[in-house]
Amino acid sequence: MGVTYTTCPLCEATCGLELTIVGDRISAVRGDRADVLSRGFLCPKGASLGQLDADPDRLRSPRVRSDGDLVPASWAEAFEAVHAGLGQVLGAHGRDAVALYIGNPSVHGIAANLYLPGLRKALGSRNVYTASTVDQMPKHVACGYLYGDPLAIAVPDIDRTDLLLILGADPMTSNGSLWTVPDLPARLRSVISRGGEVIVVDPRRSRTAKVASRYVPIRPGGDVFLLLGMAHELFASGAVAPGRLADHVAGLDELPELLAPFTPEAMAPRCGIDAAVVRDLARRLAASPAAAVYGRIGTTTVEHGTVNSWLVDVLNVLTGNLDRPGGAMFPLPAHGQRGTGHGPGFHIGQWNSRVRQHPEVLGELPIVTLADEIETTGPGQVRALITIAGNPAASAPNSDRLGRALESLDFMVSVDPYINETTRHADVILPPPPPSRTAHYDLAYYRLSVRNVANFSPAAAPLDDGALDECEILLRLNGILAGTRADPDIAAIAEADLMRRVASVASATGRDSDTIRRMLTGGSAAELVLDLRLRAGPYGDQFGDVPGGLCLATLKTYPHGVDLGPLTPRIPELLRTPSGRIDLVPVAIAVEVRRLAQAPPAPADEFVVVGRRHLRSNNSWMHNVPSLVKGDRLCTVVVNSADAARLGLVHGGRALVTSRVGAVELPVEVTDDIMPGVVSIPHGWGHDLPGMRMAVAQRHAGVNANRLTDDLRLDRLSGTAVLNGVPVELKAI
Ligand SMILES: Nc1nc2c(c(=O)[nH]1)N[C@H]1C(S)=C(S)[C@@H](COP(=O)(O)OP(=O)(O)OC[C@H]3O[C@@H](n4cnc5c(=O)[nH]c(N)nc54)[C@H](O)[C@@H]3O)O[C@H]1N2
Ligand SMILES: Nc1nc2c(c(=O)[nH]1)N[C@H]1C(S)=C(S)[C@@H](COP(=O)(O)OP(=O)(O)OC[C@H]3O[C@@H](n4cnc5c(=O)[nH]c(N)nc54)[C@H](O)[C@@H]3O)O[C@H]1N2
Ligand code: SF4
Ligand SMILES: [Mo]
Repeated sequence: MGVTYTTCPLCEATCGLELTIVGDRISAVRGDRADVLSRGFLCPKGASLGQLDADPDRLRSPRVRSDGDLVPASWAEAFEAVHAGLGQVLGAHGRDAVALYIGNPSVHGIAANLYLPGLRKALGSRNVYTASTVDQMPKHVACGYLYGDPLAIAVPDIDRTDLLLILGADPMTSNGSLWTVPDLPARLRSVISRGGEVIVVDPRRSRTAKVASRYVPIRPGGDVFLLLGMAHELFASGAVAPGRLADHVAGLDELPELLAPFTPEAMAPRCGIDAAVVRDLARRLAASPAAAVYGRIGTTTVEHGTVNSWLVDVLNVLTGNLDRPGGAMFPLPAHGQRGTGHGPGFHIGQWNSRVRQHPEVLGELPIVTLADEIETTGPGQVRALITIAGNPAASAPNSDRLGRALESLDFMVSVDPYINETTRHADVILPPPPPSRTAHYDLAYYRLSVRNVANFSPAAAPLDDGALDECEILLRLNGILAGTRADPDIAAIAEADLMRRVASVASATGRDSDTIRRMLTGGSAAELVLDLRLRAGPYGDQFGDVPGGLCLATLKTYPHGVDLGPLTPRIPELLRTPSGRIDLVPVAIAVEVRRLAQAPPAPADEFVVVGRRHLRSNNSWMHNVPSLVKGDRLCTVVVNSADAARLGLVHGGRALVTSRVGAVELPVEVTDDIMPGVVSIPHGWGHDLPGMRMAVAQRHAGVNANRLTDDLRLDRLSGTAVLNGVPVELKAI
């Protein structure tokens, strides 16, 4: 028995966990009180890591389809089958005939963060899709245009703020998103107890709305009008005060004209919020010593997601709150790099999707159009699919259609631990090891953290006999895609990858590649890359030039992580626009805003559906953990009590919910915590599909909300699906 520390890989909060290991199993999980960021916080998902890790339905060896069934196979047999299956499609139909879908957990692991870029390159297909286009892509596009860097995302400096305006997010439940903020409940309460304000804008009185100082209900999709009205008010009341940013902003003088049509009076009926409230919100923001506006899923997976994401930052700029303590700030992770203050800027549309002509964004196409690309015959038709840590058959809009499309593929391979809604269609499944067998350093979320921190956790237990680390799985796939062998030399591929990275550091620092390479230490190829990034990073030892600076070996001696301090201002250094300024009014966004001024008000649909999350759930894949699904049923439709009375819906009864694309039947929860005309259904359920092997989840199946969401609706600027505000009809059964 022993105690070890790790970083929870399950959500963006990156909590430190104290694991008790008995034999090779996690027997207990506690929040690590000494963790520099999470200070002992733990949620029900983290607490269930042991059950998740030892889940009997988790695949421990590959599966290969034989006579229709997915049967256990050796790694050699599985990679042979991948080589043959992909080789056939690539040889006969070319690169674009193989599509790649990358899902959410990929962002939480070292393997995909380090080795997916190479794999994407080796594949060379235009048909790359990720969960970003059912999630945060609008934020990347807005920040790409504003700062020249789609990854430059500012996070609310919650520990020092006086006012937090939260739109379309429920961080008390999600534990924060595009915002690494473990122990959010305590941090949020502390804003209020030190005299600050937390205002939540949401169609539903969420858990966050309930602890906030003020709750403002909004019609789904209405945020763009609220935010435009607020920006208008800042100019109208002479409250625009960008402060230090004035020297670093281009386009400020264009805004009054662009915003002119969007008076609070004109916006009120469009967002369902009184003009006086719109004004008041703007004025409070301007008057507060330090404030931050933050928007998440309810502002991104909607029709004007990119304009929303832009407006969130515009308000932060206009009130001088961007890049100042207590406002919205840019983290600087230990593995990151300071910028030079300018760059080539951000561009989309290097290619378009074949069927619907959607522009490429960040090297990918909108997931809403994957089914079109599979179903539509002709040159470039998608005939094979690789999924990595993704469950698009559950997570993407019009899921019934996508499921049928997956079934029609010539070949499909999935890197995934489960046989679920998506992988049941695969010909080969390559399972990664469970969290206890995986080392962790959070390459993605330290970029979004409320303090700069670094933490490396070695695997809590060695790999089981016959298991492959996910890095090795991805390197092997990379080799198969790049060359001709089923068993490529992955050590050589990893070394070549490392040397490319070394060369780029060498040329940036005027050092010699071989000298740098000789100095690197680490127990695996991935660790060598980490060592390189940490040493060359902003807190690094610069290969000996900065005594006491970070390197992987030092970091390993701090099992609770290293605190690198509060966030500090980064503008202008982080800007990568050609002008070296924040491009406050990017052309593409201005065009969209002008269109909004012309657009007629949206039809008043009788009902629209929005999503919600639950503390005991994580997207589509954790419902096989018994402790998370016991208790109240989570997959229900939440209906306002007046609507329920009118339609004859009763609490605990059932409703039929129908949209343009499909229908679901599910239990009703009646409440006054949601606006009239809005119903809420969580996503990630609907586990009753043939061929799945997730016994617990199948017993708690629920229904899939994406049988209702519409693959024809998207935010045009980013290609992101509209998952919130989808028109539906409602009937008692
Ligand atoms: N209607 C509606 N739909 C939504 C949303 C919504 O709010 N409403 N939210 C959207 C959002 S924000 C997201 S991020 C997407 C998520 O969409 P996806 O990423 O497609 O789906 P997940 O449910 O996260 O499924 C993750 C998959 O990864 C596998 N997995 C788990 N751990 C690992 C690992 O360590 N390695 C590998 N290789 N695989 C692993 C799981 O078994 C599962 O198959 O869903 C989106 N869909
Ligand atoms: N427990 C748990 N935590 C999670 C996840 C999970 O499934 N479970 N998923 C993780 C993932 S992948 C992500 S992306 C994050 C998401 O993190 P959040 O965005 O914080 O999560 P949600 O709970 O979906 O909150 C979205 C809120 O937007 C509201 N909303 C819907 N439409 C609108 C609208 O038009 N306007 C406004 N203003 N509000 C609207 C909804 O009612 C809901 O309260 O959570 C992550 N954390
Ligand atoms: S909040 Fe997120 S990171 Fe923290 S324990 Fe829960 S799932 Fe893990
Ligand atoms: Mo997400």
